[in-house]
Amino acid sequence: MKILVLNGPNLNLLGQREPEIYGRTTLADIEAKMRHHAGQVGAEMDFRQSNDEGQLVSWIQESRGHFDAIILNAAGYTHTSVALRDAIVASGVPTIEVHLSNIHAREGFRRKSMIAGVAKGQVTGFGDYSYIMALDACVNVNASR
Ligand code: CA2
Repeated sequence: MKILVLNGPNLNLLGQREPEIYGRTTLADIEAKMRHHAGQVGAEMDFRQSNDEGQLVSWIQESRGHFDAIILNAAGYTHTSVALRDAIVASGVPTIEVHLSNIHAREGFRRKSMIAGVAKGQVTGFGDYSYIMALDACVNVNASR
């Protein structure tokens, strides 16, 4: 199966700022761990990051017919983006929402996700392990399609 991993704004700064919230792991570290795990479960993976909402929308649109699942950490756009939500629905590609921190245990505005209602499910609060759990969830969702 082919999985598209999308990372939203500021996640390129991971490991450099706010280590008390997001840890010291960089996005490149997360990619490497995911690639290792993807190899173990026999999945192919494309891993991308953008600070641009429109770019993320385009990648989700283009995923149709090319990827079996999307893992999406929309970062700050999680809480605001109707456009990303609409793109997920339009693509028809099963999408798993992922977060490093537990968005339900932080500021009130982070408890609301525009993505959650159109995602297969949400993994939140396990640091970089959230991404590994999401990868396993993709394999499971794909197997039961
Ligand atoms: O916990 C997550 O994965 C988040 O998606 C991270 C977003 C935040 O807006 C969401 O509410 C939860 C923030 C990503 C920005 O990451 C930074 C990393 C280092 C320094 C500054 C920001």
